[in-house]
Amino acid sequence: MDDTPTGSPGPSLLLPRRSVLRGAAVAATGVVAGSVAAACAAPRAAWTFDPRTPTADLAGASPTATPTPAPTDHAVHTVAPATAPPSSPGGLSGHDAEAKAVVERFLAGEWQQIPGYGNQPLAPTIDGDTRVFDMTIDEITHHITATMDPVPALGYNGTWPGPEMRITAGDRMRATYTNNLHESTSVHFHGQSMPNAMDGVPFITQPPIMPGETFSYEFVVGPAGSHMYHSHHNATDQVGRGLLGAFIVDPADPAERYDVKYGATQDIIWISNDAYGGFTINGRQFPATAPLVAQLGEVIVIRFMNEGVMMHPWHLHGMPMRVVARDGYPLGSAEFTCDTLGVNPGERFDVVITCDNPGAWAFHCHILPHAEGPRGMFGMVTALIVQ
Ligand SMILES: [Cu+2]
Repeated sequence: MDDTPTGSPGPSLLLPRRSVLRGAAVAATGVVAGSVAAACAAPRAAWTFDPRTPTADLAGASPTATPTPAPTDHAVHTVAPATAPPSSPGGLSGHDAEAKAVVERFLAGEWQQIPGYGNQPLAPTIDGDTRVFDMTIDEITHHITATMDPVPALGYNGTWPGPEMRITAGDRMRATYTNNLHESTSVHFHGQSMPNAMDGVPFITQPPIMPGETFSYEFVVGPAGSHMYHSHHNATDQVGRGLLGAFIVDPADPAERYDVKYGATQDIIWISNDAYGGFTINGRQFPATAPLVAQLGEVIVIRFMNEGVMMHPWHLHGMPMRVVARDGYPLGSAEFTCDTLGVNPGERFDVVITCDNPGAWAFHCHILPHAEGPRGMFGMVTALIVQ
């Protein structure tokens, strides 16, 4: 492992890194492919996809904010595009064998074989008319996959993402955070309308929560929908290292809940990030991402939340997605159906999927350097398995 200051997969070549990153990002928006062609026109001996390319470069992050990088399993991918890889006697090339092996790890349930999976529901305690969530903010060791070295990270109650908080609109809540870090922090409830003093932005609404201190955020919850809580202090670094979580606000009207309104029997949180842990879904890279498993005919809801620094177009094979809410707000007559849904940083989209096509369906970011390379799939990949 080298000292490259972050660990996100991304294309770097024997070409200037920034021009290639810019070309890939633009191409992903579907706007311009010319810059990619221009980049590819430069002389090259071979493609090299280096997953340690600093994502922080894209965010303009301070090079001084350098937690230990989290590379992918695919330390360096190299393939000469004009030359077929050598075949083994069994007929599989080295590439084929590696691609097969990583899928086998996924299907064997790697996500359950390593500790610390986040998004665990946190039940509040009751104090009069107030629901109370108690959390600590800790330095943790986080596992991205089973074979990557665990990374020093940050977590709420010890996990990345932190616990799932779920409450009903109109309820009064108090979330108490004790800072066990060696640095200051703060917490922002992203998407909520609340008293200004509870907004969690240091030096605008509150002082930072210093090491050893506890701060309580108390407000009446609303609006309903898919929201997030995360650090709003040195956030490029702290959110990038894991200080993020899901804040789900159920509508006060039970008829508007997804289980009632759409008959959904699963409510799945999908938080993406693309900083120091590489390209992750719920804090994990493929093959340690959790598969989605549904019965034939089952209706499921996925809540996409982007806590990273770049857009990710989520693509489901085999079935479409019905997009029903953006940033927690129901789309109503503007609901639409798609198979690829771009989610920008900070955005949340809720989608309903009717699992009517049996099989194991890939479900991945369609910026290809975030998902698949010469050594198979990695990063932002999982599968919807309809049984
Ligand atoms: Cu992506």
